[in-house]
Amino acid sequence: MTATRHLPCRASPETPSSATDGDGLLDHWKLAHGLDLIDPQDALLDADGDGQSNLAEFLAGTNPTNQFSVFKLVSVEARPLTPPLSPSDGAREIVLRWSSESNQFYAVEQAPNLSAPFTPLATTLRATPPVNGFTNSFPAGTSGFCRLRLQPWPTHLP
Ligand SMILES: [Ca+2]
Ligand SMILES: [Ca+2]
Repeated sequence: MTATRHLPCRASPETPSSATDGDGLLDHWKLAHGLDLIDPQDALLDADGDGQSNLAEFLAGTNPTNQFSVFKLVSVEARPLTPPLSPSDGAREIVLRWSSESNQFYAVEQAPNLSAPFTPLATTLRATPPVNGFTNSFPAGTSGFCRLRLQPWPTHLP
């Protein structure tokens, strides 16, 4: 003989207090940085004048009250490939460095021109604060564009 016991079960709803005014900024983050819990416009403000909105700073993990805490490229360096494939191959490597924050992931993408779609060079680059770096080699005569973007937390990671 077996006994079965049924326990009440229900899904937990999203916590409505996590973003009271619906501006995308979590309440605890707003409180930590002195922002108004019920002002949906403060997501668009740039109180520290670093060129990034509060929402952009929230997404990047930077501090919206510190102008030196900002997601940006720190340097872009083009140099001969070391070691060269041959003495005259002309291949180059590009080194990108950017400011990074804990618990963030980044992607580097390339395109031959600004009208073409960007394709990934590297994805899921884990933050190595305070600076991340990425190096990629390009054959001689290559031209194009690279861009750096924030990447959402990978779903395969806890
Ligand atoms: Ca800012
Ligand atoms: Ca800032």
